[in-house]
Amino acid sequence: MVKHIVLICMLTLGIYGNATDPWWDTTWHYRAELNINSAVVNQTGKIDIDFAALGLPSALDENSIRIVKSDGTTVLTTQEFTDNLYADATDALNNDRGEVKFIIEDAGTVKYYVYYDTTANGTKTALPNSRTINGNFEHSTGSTPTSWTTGQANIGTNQPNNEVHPTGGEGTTVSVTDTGGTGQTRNANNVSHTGSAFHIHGYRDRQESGGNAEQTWIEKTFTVPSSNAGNMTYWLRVQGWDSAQYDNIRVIINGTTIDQNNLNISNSAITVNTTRYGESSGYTTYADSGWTQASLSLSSYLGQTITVRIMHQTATDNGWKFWQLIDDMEWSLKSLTTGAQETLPNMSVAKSSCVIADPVNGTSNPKRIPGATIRYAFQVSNTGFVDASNVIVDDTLNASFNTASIANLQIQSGVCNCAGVTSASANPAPGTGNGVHPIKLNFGTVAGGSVGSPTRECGYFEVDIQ
Ligand SMILES: [Ca+2]
Ligand SMILES: [Ca+2]
Ligand SMILES: [Ca+2]
Repeated sequence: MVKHIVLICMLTLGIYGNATDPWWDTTWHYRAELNINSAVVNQTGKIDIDFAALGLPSALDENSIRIVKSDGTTVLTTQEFTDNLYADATDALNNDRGEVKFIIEDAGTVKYYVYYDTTANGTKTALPNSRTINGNFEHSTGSTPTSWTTGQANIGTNQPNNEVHPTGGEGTTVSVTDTGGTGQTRNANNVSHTGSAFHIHGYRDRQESGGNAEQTWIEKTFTVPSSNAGNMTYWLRVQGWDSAQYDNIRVIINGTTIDQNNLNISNSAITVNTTRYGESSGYTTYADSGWTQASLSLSSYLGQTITVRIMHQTATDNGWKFWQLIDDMEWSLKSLTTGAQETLPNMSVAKSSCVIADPVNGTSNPKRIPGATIRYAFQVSNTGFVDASNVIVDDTLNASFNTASIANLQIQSGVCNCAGVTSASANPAPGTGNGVHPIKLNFGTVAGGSVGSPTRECGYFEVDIQ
């Protein structure tokens, strides 16, 4: 009579003893190296990453991205993933690629990791916006430009603009009427340089009022690298009816108005002089400069923490509205490269069995009858990039077996060969031995492999049917 045999088997995995750099958080399943040559602390690491191209098998969880040092512990303080940017252009959301940016914290030859995961592995919580650079305004909290500081002075009755757009309900153009000057109405372009968000300061949605020289500014404070600082850049667009002579913009660093010519703005619609820039057209004429880049060398500020204030200032006349759009500020850019996608140890186990003897037939064509000796084979596979350590297969037998007969526990490299393996005992500690139940087959470390070429080992034991 053949008995029904029920085998209960559980895998217990240890996955922390990698041969490579320690894994930061095992609830994240993927990572790739970020390699930087000749890094300087406080440079901005910037790279476009297509996670699908790296081999991510299903949809990216955009909130999962983390830049972590190779110590497996330190998450970089300031970092961001911008889904709607790629190759410095607006990119679709939820297409498994985007721009990664972070402030570099180490010098020289630096290896960080980008960790990421699929939504299929459970969604992760995004880092708070306060940890982002947000030079692109995409990580703002509503209309508040997170990671920037705004301010104003000499404001009259009407509040200026000084917030992130588009705000709720705004389209790609906004109808603006210059009630204080020309009485004209124009449709002002209301589209970012890249992505979806940008900042506006000055007077667009309300008229200047109070007869003051109103000031409205936005500031960003950062530390300039001590060498190879490169440039600080931002994109700007001036719109409105007033000329640079009356309403204008000025860049102020640590309280000192810089020579605005050093911003290297090259746009025929914009007039630049030493103290300000603004529209070239005479006042009363509506003009729109289009998006233009300002670029300032940071060589005068090496190693300094600076506050860059971009300030809108009006004349005292309350007429001829004028405002500025700002987007995509960045500084001291440093390029880097990604390594191959690495995955957590990814273990699977497959069991099989064969009859090696029975009391009637011996070893010649034995059958599964009472008293027969069954050999079980457990094939474990690691398709993950890194080693799996402390791999133990626990097996609990039911009452159909004579547990006192458990014998010949052994571990062999390679695929299972139930009928071909020789009976032997080679189950290292803390594995179990003859007559010990439940059974622990100790595989120790199973080296990393790949989906196409898994690392396989086989564990065996023999037991008699009651
Ligand atoms: Ca994208
Ligand atoms: Ca933007
Ligand atoms: Ca004005």
